[in-house]
Amino acid sequence: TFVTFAWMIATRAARDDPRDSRPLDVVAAAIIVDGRVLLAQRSRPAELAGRWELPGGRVESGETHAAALTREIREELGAEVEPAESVGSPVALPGGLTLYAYVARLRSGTPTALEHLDVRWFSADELRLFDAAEIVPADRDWIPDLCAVLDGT
Ligand code: 523
Repeated sequence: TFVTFAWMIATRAARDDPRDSRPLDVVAAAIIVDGRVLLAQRSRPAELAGRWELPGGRVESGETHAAALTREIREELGAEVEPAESVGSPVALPGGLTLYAYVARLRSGTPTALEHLDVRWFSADELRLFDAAEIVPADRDWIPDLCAVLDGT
Protein backbone atom coordinates (compact mmCIF):
# COMPACT_ATOMS: atom_id res chain seq x y z
CA THR A 1 0.00 0.00 0.00
CA PHE A 2 2.78 2.42 0.93
CA VAL A 3 4.63 1.56 -2.26
CA THR A 4 1.49 2.18 -4.31
CA PHE A 5 0.91 5.49 -2.53
CA ALA A 6 4.53 6.58 -3.01
CA TRP A 7 4.31 5.59 -6.68
CA MET A 8 1.14 7.69 -7.12
CA ILE A 9 2.84 10.72 -5.54
CA ALA A 10 5.94 10.20 -7.68
CA THR A 11 4.07 9.86 -10.97
CA ARG A 12 1.82 12.82 -10.17
CA ALA A 13 4.83 14.95 -9.28
CA ALA A 14 6.31 13.98 -12.64
CA ARG A 15 3.41 15.54 -14.56
CA ASP A 16 4.27 18.63 -16.56
CA ASP A 17 1.29 20.44 -15.05
CA PRO A 18 0.29 19.37 -11.51
CA ARG A 19 -3.26 20.65 -12.11
CA ASP A 20 -3.64 18.23 -15.01
CA SER A 21 -5.72 15.39 -13.54
CA ARG A 22 -6.13 13.40 -16.74
CA PRO A 23 -5.11 9.72 -16.83
CA LEU A 24 -1.46 9.07 -17.62
CA ASP A 25 -2.29 6.83 -20.61
CA VAL A 26 -1.53 7.69 -24.23
CA VAL A 27 -2.94 5.54 -27.05
CA ALA A 28 -1.64 5.11 -30.60
CA ALA A 29 -3.25 3.48 -33.65
CA ALA A 30 -1.72 1.06 -36.13
CA ILE A 31 -4.13 1.60 -39.03
CA ILE A 32 -3.44 -1.19 -41.53
CA VAL A 33 -4.83 -1.29 -45.07
CA ASP A 34 -3.65 -3.61 -47.86
CA GLY A 35 -0.58 -4.76 -45.92
CA ARG A 36 0.66 -1.28 -45.10
CA VAL A 37 0.57 0.70 -41.84
CA LEU A 38 -0.04 4.43 -41.59
CA LEU A 39 2.59 6.59 -39.90
CA ALA A 40 2.02 10.30 -39.30
CA GLN A 41 4.68 12.99 -39.11
CA ARG A 42 4.47 15.06 -35.92
CA SER A 43 4.22 18.84 -36.13
CA ARG A 44 4.88 19.44 -32.38
CA PRO A 45 6.55 19.79 -29.94
CA ALA A 46 9.82 21.05 -31.44
CA GLU A 47 11.85 18.04 -30.25
CA LEU A 48 9.46 15.58 -31.97
CA ALA A 49 8.50 17.70 -35.01
CA GLY A 50 9.37 15.98 -38.28
CA ARG A 51 9.49 12.51 -36.68
CA TRP A 52 7.03 9.76 -37.61
CA GLU A 53 4.64 8.09 -35.14
CA LEU A 54 1.62 5.90 -34.83
CA PRO A 55 -1.06 8.63 -34.55
CA GLY A 56 -2.99 9.01 -31.28
CA GLY A 57 -2.97 11.03 -28.07
CA ARG A 58 -3.85 11.34 -24.39
CA VAL A 59 -6.74 9.40 -22.88
CA GLU A 60 -9.23 11.78 -21.25
CA SER A 61 -10.83 11.18 -17.83
CA GLY A 62 -13.54 8.52 -17.96
CA GLU A 63 -12.57 7.40 -21.46
CA THR A 64 -11.64 3.83 -22.45
CA HIS A 65 -8.53 3.31 -24.58
CA ALA A 66 -10.77 2.35 -27.50
CA ALA A 67 -12.89 5.51 -27.18
CA ALA A 68 -9.78 7.69 -26.91
CA LEU A 69 -8.25 6.08 -29.99
CA THR A 70 -11.43 6.54 -32.03
CA ARG A 71 -11.70 10.20 -30.95
CA GLU A 72 -8.04 11.02 -31.61
CA ILE A 73 -8.08 9.48 -35.10
CA ARG A 74 -11.29 11.33 -35.94
CA GLU A 75 -9.78 14.64 -34.71
CA GLU A 76 -6.30 14.21 -36.17
CA LEU A 77 -6.93 12.30 -39.39
CA GLY A 78 -10.63 12.78 -40.16
CA ALA A 79 -11.22 9.02 -40.35
CA GLU A 80 -13.34 6.48 -38.46
CA VAL A 81 -11.52 3.48 -36.97
CA GLU A 82 -12.43 0.50 -34.84
CA PRO A 83 -9.70 -0.38 -32.32
CA ALA A 84 -8.71 -4.06 -32.10
CA GLU A 85 -5.83 -6.06 -30.57
CA SER A 86 -2.83 -4.45 -28.89
CA VAL A 87 0.54 -4.22 -30.65
CA GLY A 88 3.83 -4.74 -28.81
CA SER A 89 4.41 -3.76 -25.19
CA PRO A 90 3.43 -0.48 -23.52
CA VAL A 91 6.23 2.10 -23.51
CA ALA A 92 7.08 4.43 -20.59
CA LEU A 93 7.20 8.09 -21.65
CA PRO A 94 8.73 11.08 -19.88
CA GLY A 95 6.37 12.69 -17.35
CA GLY A 96 5.01 9.40 -16.01
CA LEU A 97 2.90 8.74 -19.14
CA THR A 98 2.51 5.25 -20.65
CA LEU A 99 2.00 4.71 -24.36
CA TYR A 100 -0.15 1.81 -25.67
CA ALA A 101 -0.55 0.75 -29.32
CA TYR A 102 -3.54 -1.00 -30.90
CA VAL A 103 -4.38 -2.23 -34.35
CA ALA A 104 -7.22 -0.01 -35.64
CA ARG A 105 -9.41 -1.08 -38.54
CA LEU A 106 -10.31 1.69 -40.97
CA ARG A 107 -14.11 1.96 -41.20
CA SER A 108 -14.53 5.09 -43.31
CA GLY A 109 -12.75 8.19 -44.52
CA THR A 110 -9.27 8.75 -45.89
CA PRO A 111 -6.67 9.45 -43.18
CA THR A 112 -5.49 13.01 -43.80
CA ALA A 113 -2.84 15.09 -42.02
CA LEU A 114 -5.18 17.60 -40.28
CA GLU A 115 -2.75 18.19 -37.38
CA HIS A 116 0.35 16.35 -38.62
CA LEU A 117 2.83 17.50 -41.26
CA ASP A 118 2.15 14.44 -43.42
CA VAL A 119 0.86 10.87 -43.41
CA ARG A 120 2.42 7.95 -45.28
CA TRP A 121 1.68 4.22 -45.71
CA PHE A 122 4.55 1.78 -45.04
CA SER A 123 4.92 -1.88 -46.00
CA ALA A 124 6.90 -4.16 -43.65
CA ASP A 125 9.90 -3.94 -46.01
CA GLU A 126 9.73 -0.15 -46.08
CA LEU A 127 9.44 -0.03 -42.28
CA ARG A 128 12.49 -2.27 -41.85
CA LEU A 129 14.53 0.02 -44.12
CA PHE A 130 13.22 3.26 -42.58
CA ASP A 131 15.81 5.28 -40.64
CA ALA A 132 14.97 4.75 -36.93
CA ALA A 133 16.19 8.30 -36.21
CA GLU A 134 13.18 9.56 -38.19
CA ILE A 135 10.74 7.73 -35.90
CA VAL A 136 9.51 9.14 -32.56
CA PRO A 137 11.77 7.46 -29.92
CA ALA A 138 8.94 5.74 -28.01
CA ASP A 139 7.53 4.19 -31.21
CA ARG A 140 10.83 2.66 -32.39
CA ASP A 141 10.52 -0.48 -30.24
CA TRP A 142 7.29 -1.35 -32.04
CA ILE A 143 8.82 -1.68 -35.52
CA PRO A 144 9.41 -5.46 -35.24
CA ASP A 145 5.89 -5.92 -33.79
CA LEU A 146 4.36 -3.87 -36.61
CA CYS A 147 6.32 -5.83 -39.22
CA ALA A 148 5.06 -9.08 -37.68
CA VAL A 149 1.45 -7.85 -37.87
CA LEU A 150 1.95 -6.70 -41.48
CA ASP A 151 3.65 -9.98 -42.45
CA GLY A 152 0.60 -11.80 -41.06
CA THR A 153 -1.99 -9.75 -43.02
N1 523 B 1 3.58 10.08 -28.03
C1 523 B 1 4.57 9.24 -28.53
N2 523 B 1 4.25 8.41 -29.56
C2 523 B 1 2.98 8.39 -30.10
C3 523 B 1 1.97 9.26 -29.57
C4 523 B 1 0.58 9.27 -30.13
C5 523 B 1 2.32 10.10 -28.52
O1 523 B 1 5.71 9.23 -28.05
N3 523 B 1 2.73 7.52 -31.09
C6 523 B 1 3.89 10.98 -26.90
C7 523 B 1 4.12 12.41 -27.32
C8 523 B 1 3.70 13.17 -26.11
C9 523 B 1 2.61 12.32 -25.46
O2 523 B 1 2.81 11.01 -25.98
O3 523 B 1 4.82 13.21 -25.21
C10 523 B 1 1.20 12.80 -25.73
O4 523 B 1 0.97 12.68 -27.11
P1 523 B 1 0.24 13.82 -27.96
O5 523 B 1 0.92 15.14 -27.75
O6 523 B 1 0.12 13.32 -29.34
O7 523 B 1 -1.18 13.78 -27.29
P2 523 B 1 -2.24 14.93 -27.00
O8 523 B 1 -2.26 15.88 -28.16
O9 523 B 1 -3.51 14.29 -26.60
O10 523 B 1 -1.55 15.61 -25.75
P3 523 B 1 -1.83 17.06 -25.15
O11 523 B 1 -1.15 18.00 -26.12
O12 523 B 1 -1.13 17.00 -23.81
O13 523 B 1 -3.30 17.20 -25.07
